Parts: sequence; C-alpha cells; structure tokens
Amino acid sequence: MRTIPPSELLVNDDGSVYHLHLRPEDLADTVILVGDPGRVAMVAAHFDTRDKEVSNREFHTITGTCKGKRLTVISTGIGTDNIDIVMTELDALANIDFKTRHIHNTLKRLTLLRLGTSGGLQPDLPIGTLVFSRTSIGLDGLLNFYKGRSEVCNHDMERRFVQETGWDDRLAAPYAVDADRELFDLFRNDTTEGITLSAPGFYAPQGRWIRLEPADTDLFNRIISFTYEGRRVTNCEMESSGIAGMAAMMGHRAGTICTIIAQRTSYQSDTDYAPYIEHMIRLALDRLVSL
Ligand code: R1P
Repeated sequence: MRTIPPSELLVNDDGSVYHLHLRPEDLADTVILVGDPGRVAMVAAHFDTRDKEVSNREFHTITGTCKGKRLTVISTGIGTDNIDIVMTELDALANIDFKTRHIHNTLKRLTLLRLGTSGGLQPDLPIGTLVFSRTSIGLDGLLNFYKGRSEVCNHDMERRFVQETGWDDRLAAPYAVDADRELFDLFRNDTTEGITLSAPGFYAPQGRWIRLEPADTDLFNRIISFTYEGRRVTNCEMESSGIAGMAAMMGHRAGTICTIIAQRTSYQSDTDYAPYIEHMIRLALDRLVSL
C-alpha cells in the first residue's frame, strides 16, 4: 500500500490540510465552490446552522446545514492553479487517512458545484443569463499534467477546436471535458446549456486589449465561431475546466453554473450583479438539498 509522504500531502499541526485549513470531519459530501471569498457569506446566509468557519489565504470555508442537508461552501480564488490545490485537498480530506497517509479502501464521491461569474460570448445571452457548463474547454493546461487526462477528455472536440481556431502550438494544448451528467440534468430546465472556456488569465488570455496588445487579436472571434455537434461556445471564465477535469479523474460529481455579468460581443458589463448571483445561489441550494 502506498504511503503518501509528508512533503507531498502537507498536514498542519492541528490535523488540517495545508492550504484549506480543514480537517476531514469539517467537510460535507456536497460542496459549493465560489471564486470570490465574499460570495461564501452570501451562500451561507441561507444555512440553518454553521458548524465550522475557517479562512486561509483566498480559501474561506463555511460548513453547515441548509434545510437539514449538510453543505460546505468554499472560495477558490481565481484560476485553475488554485483549482489544482482546492480539488486535491478536498479529495484528500474525503479519501485519505491523515494518520496512516493511506488512501481509503472505499472511496467517497463528493458532489461539487461551482457558482461563478463569466463573460458572455454570444449576443443572444444577455447579462444575468445562467449558463451550465455542460462542456468546458480548458485553455489553461492544468489537465495536461495528469495521466488520467486522456481518459476523461473529448479528443475529437479538442482536435476540431485546435484546427478551427488555428490554435498556436506554443500555447498549452486545450482540453475538453464534460460536467457530470446527473448534475447537468438537475439544472437543465433552469439554465442555458453551455460550452464554457476557461482561460489562464483575464485580459489577453480572454481576448481583452487594454494597453498590451494580444498576440492574436482575432483568436477570440474564431473561438466564438467554433461549434461542436451544433453546440456553440457560450461563455468564458477561469475555473470550470479544472473542476470538471479533476473531478472526472478523481471520481467526483462536478459541474459549474455561471452568471453572465459582461457581454463581450456588445462590450457591456454590469457591476451591480448581486441580484443575479442571489438568484443563482437560491436555485443551486434548492436543487442540491433535494439530492
Ligand atoms: C475573474 O474576475 C474571476 O471571476 C470569475 C472568473 O472565473 C475569475 O475567477 O469567476 P468568480 O466570480 O467565481 O471568481
């Protein structure tokens, strides 16, 4: 049996995992992931009880109950580099014995739902639209570091995306991965089905030109025109690909819902988007407590 060394899985003196500062008993089996640490309180405002609250760096966590169901809400901060940390440590809390440093014989399957914000990439998806990322295309390269990537990704979609966008091979190879089907079905009547891009940055990696000109100013136009089996690219954010991909490799059930808060094709944005986020949170909690 493999013993995971202390240098590979770091455990703090109080028995909590290195970055998240959570102990195994602090984690519920159903987890809501948000990017913004401030959004954790918006979700937990709907909880009936709070058993645990902890913060370290950008990772703020509250575990409690909502309509009797035990839930954890955690902030990931921005980007799939953080998702690598959050997903690995959540999985370790669920599936590794911190004393023996052995993987449990029986693995736990977590349910993980990201509630995020994103930019809309089609003119008919206005600000306030809720998109469920049925498929995510990761431009960030995270999954390329994992052996299990080849088993969970849609290689045909990746090939077509590379061909049709004229993808520059100096960039990370894009990976295409589906959300959990059961979670998608849970939300399909209340959300717009999407192909979501996860970019490794907010500006040039999402086609924005502030002072530094992107290397390829037409790339996002070609991405927006990409379709796969009649489905089109709907929105762009920075985490859903890593969450879907890591969860698929680990055997967890994961998906992402994002509110569109900027419309990239008409160059509009809405910074007063809290009511849309509140609507998304209420919808998510209503469905998750029924699982
Ligand atoms: C960028 O402003 C951040 O907002 C989006 C992006 O994915 C990125 O994390 O999501 P969140 O609002 O969930 O952080």
